[in-house]
Amino acid sequence: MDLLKELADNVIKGQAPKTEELTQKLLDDKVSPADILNKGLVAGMDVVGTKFKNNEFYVPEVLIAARAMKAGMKLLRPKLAESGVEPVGKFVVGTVKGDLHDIGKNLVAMMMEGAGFEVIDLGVDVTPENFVNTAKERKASVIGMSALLTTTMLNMKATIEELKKQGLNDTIKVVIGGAPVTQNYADEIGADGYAPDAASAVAEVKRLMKI
Ligand code: B1M
Repeated sequence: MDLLKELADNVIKGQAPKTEELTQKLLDDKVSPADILNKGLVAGMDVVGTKFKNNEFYVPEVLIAARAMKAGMKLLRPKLAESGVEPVGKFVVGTVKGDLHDIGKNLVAMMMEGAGFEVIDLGVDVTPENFVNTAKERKASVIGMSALLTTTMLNMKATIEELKKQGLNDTIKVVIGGAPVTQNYADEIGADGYAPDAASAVAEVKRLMKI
C-alpha cells in the first residue's frame, strides 16, 4: 500500500507507535514533510473529523486518533520548520475565565492541529486579556473560546469587548462553542462564528479565513 495512505489509515485507527514508525520511514525515504503532513496525518484526521460529525466515531476514538497524529507530529514539526512549511493559520484556543471544562476544547485544538493549523492552547480559566494579548503577540488570525457553563459563557462577550477596545476586532476573528452556546448567542455577542462540534469548528475557522 502507498505509505502515505497507510499513514493516514493508522491515524484513523489511532495506532500511535505505527504512525510514529511510518512518519520516520517516510522522512528517511525523503518524502517532503509537507506531503507527510497533508497527505498522511491531516488526511487521516480529516476522515476522523467526518466520522465524528456523522456519529460513526465518538470522543474516545477521536482522542486516540489525535494521540496518534501527535506521535507523528512530534517527528515532523522540526522538519516542517526547517523546510519552511507555513501552518495554514494560527489559532489561539482556550476555555473561558471561571470554567475548568477542557475535553471539548481539547478536541477542537486537536482537530485544528490535524487540519494543519498552529494551535496556541491557553488551557482553562483564560481571561479576556490573555486571549487577546496572546493572539496579538503571536499574530493569530482566530481566537476560539469554549464554555460549558451558562454562567461562564458570559465571559465570551468580555473577550470580544477587549478585542474591540484594542481595535483588533476586524483583524482577529472569534469562534465560539460549548454545550450551552448557540448560534443565537454568537450573533447576540457579536462573535464571527459558532460551531456545534470540533469538526465543524475547523470548517468554521476556514470559512472565516476564506481558505
Ligand atoms: Co461539569 N458541568 N461542572 N464537570 N460537566 C456540566 C457542563 C453540566 C451540564 C453537568 C450537569 O449539571 N448536567 C453542568 C453545567 C450546568 C450549566 O451551567 N448549564 C456542570 C457543572 C454545574 C459543573 C460544576 C459547577 C459542578 C460543581 O462543582 N458543582 C463544576 C464547575 C467547575 C468549573 O468549571 N469552574 C463542574 C466540574 C466538572 C468536572 C471538573 C468534574 C468535569 C470536567 C473535567 C474536564 O473537562 N477536564 C465535568 C464534566 C466532565 C462535565 C460533563 C459531565 C461533561 C462535559 C464534557 O466534557 N463533555 C457535563 C455534562 C454534559 O455535558 N453531559 C458537565 C464532552 C465534550 C466532548 O463535550 O465540552 O460539550 P463539550 O464539547 C463539544 C461541543 O460543545 C463542542 O465540541 C465538542 C464536541 O465536538 N465544543 C466546541 C466545545 N467547545 C468548543 C469550542 C468551539 C467549537 C465547538 O470553538 C472554539
